[in-house]
Formats: sequence, structure tokens, C-alpha cells
Amino acid sequence: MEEKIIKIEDLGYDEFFESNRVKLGLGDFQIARVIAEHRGSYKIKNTEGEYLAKITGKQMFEAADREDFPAVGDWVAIAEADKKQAIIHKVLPRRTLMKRRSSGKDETQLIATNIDVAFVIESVDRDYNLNRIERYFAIARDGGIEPAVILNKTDLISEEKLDLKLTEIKNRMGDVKIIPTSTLTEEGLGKLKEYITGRKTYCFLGSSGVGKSSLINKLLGEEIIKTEDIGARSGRGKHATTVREMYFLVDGGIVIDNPGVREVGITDMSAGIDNLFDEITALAENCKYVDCTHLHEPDCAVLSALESGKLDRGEYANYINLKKESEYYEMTELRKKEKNRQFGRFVEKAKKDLKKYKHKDYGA
Ligand SMILES: Nc1nc2c(ncn2[C@@H]2O[C@H](COP(=O)(O)OP(=O)(O)OP(=O)(O)O)[C@@H](O)[C@H]2O)c(=O)[nH]1
Ligand SMILES: [Mg+2]
Ligand SMILES: [Zn+2]
Repeated sequence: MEEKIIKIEDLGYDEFFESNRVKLGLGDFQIARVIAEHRGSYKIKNTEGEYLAKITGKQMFEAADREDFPAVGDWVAIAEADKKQAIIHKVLPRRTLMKRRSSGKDETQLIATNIDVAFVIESVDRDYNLNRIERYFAIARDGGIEPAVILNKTDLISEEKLDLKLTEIKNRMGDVKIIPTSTLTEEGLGKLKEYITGRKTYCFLGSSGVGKSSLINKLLGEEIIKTEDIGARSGRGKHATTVREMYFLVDGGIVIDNPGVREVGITDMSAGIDNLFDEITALAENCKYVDCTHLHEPDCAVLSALESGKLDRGEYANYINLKKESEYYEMTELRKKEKNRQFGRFVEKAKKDLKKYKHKDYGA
């Protein structure tokens, strides 16, 4: 299903991004928005349609940290490689940024970018946690994003209990926007739709099973995203949603569905999509050799995961290709340096020769 988009503004583009594009001299490039991230490649969209996009090995090599990589919500300058394929040339400066620290590591994870409102979804029945709301609010405000709460599954508790929860949240969080909803009785869905403005981007965050995808399906008016009963869930992480993806509402709002976070303080790494090639990086920790290239070494954990089918072939191929490309750039950098050194020696020698020559001249 691919609805007709008439204007780039309908995808969230505005003067901020346009002026940066001009400033960066990217006028000759097409632009597109990153609408999904999946195993080292991206789905991007513009007025022409959707493309599968990749970054170049040069970009990989030049990226100082994760924040330099494209994320869902980003505006990117692209070169069309094929009818449905593109190469990402550059990420335009971001207006806002949703990120969090990953557990244990000193590294941050990008959730999404260029968000206007972060919806923190909580379900009234279980797993209800004020600290988590607070944490999400802090992350959102840190990134320049306005947070709001959606209290879902109100059909599961009495009106009195709901009022109590609303008071609790207000007492803790102060003056915040809270929208109680039920996808079952459709209560509050009107208010939610009213709150969502055209051309603005809304990020749906919250634990697995609270009903993020169900709510977005309701907003879309169709069961586009697969949802799952919590009891029936199986497989890794027990997430119904494993891919972060952007959807465009008929009324103009732009929403991002996220894989749920399982527990407070624990990132949704098990969904395996938060960062590029996280899965391979984790596997590589068990390779026999620290400098394993994962191409032919014995006892390579990456290769054995590939053989057993645990690791996706496409992801592996992407990884190897990008690594090869980045090594190529690294090599040419080295060559350049060697050339510079050679040239330096040549200049020094020439200077000395010149001196000798001059001495001779003066001496004569
Ligand atoms: N009773 C009740 N159940 C709901 C409501 N909204 C969603 N559910 C159910 O809750 C379960 C989980 O819903 P999902 O939409 O898949 O949850 P999610 O937040 O997207 O979960 P992840 O994708 O794993 O992060 C499904 O069985 C839904 O039918 C609601 O308002 N009331
Ligand atoms: Mg979901
Ligand atoms: Zn290896």
C-alpha cells in the first residue's frame, strides 16, 4: 500500500531542512526521509516513492559514532542508483533527537530524529511505571521534543481507578498532556486524533505489549501493523514489532512505531535493530581471534551463526561489503600519506641540492 504523496512537506519537510540543504550545497541532490531502518539498510521515501537505501563505505569510515549514521526520521541527500535503490550521500542536520544510553556501555542509541512529540504509552493493567514515564520525558526534553502520555487499555479498569492513575501521574509529572485511550472501546481515540497535527512527527514509545501498534492501526484506520496478544508471544524478546517504522496518516500526521522495551533500564537490543550490525558485533565477541575478519577464520562465531541460519545472509553480506569499502578508503588514505611523505623527501632533497648548487655558485 503506497498512498499518493503530493508534497514533500506532507512528509515533514520544512524551511529548517531546506535552508540547511542550501547551506550545505546539496542543491543538486534529491532528498528523502528515512522511514525505516533494517539490518544495515534503510527504507526512504520522497515524492517519487520509496527506495531501499544504503550508506557508502566512505560514510561508514568517516562516521565518528552512532549518531553519524542515519536514523528513522532523518532527512537525507540521496543519489538514485536504480529505480528503487538509492545511496545516502549525507544526513541533513537534525532539529530534534531522541536517544538513550545503552545499558552498561558508554554509548548512546538513536531512537529516532526530527520528532515533534514523543508519546509515552503506558497500559493501565500491568507493568505500570511512573519512573519509566519520567525517564522517557527526560530523554524527550533533552532532545528538544515535547512529551505526552497515552494511558491505554482503559477498558480494563474502572473509572475510579483510572481517575486515581491520572491523579498519580499529574502529581508526579506536573502539568502534562495525558490522553486515556482504549483501542477496544475506541474511547479517547478522537482526542488522540485531535491532538495530532498534520505534517508533525509523533514517536510512539513504551514497553512491549502496551498497544503502540494497535493504536497506530486505529489511527491508520486499517490493520496495517501486525499486533500480538502478549500471552501468545514467542521467540526472541517477545516483541510483536521488531522494526522501527514511520507511517503517514490520512489526516496528515506522521507517526513512528517502535519495538517495545522489555524492562526499565534495559534497551530493546533483543529486537536487534536498534543499531546497525549490533548482532554481528555481539557475535564477534565470541570469535577465536580478536582481529577476526569473519571471512574464513576457524572458530568464527559470525560464520557459524551464518551456517546455522541464526544470522541473516543479507545482513552478513551488507556488513562484509561495507567493511570492504571502508577498508578501501582507509587504504587510499594510507597511500596518500605515503605519497605525501615521498613528496616531502623529494622537496627536502631538492632544497639540499639547491643549497649545494648555490654554495657552489657563491663559492665560485
Ligand atoms: N484490552 C485491551 N487490549 C489492548 C488494547 N490495545 C491493545 N491491546 C492488546 O494488547 C496486545 C499488544 O498490543 P500491540 O499493539 O501489539 O502492542 P505493542 O506495544 O505494539 O507491542 P510491541 O510491538 O511488542 O512493542 C494485543 O493483544 C492487543 O490486542 C486496549 O486498549 N485494550
Ligand atoms: Mg508493536
Ligand atoms: Zn569471526
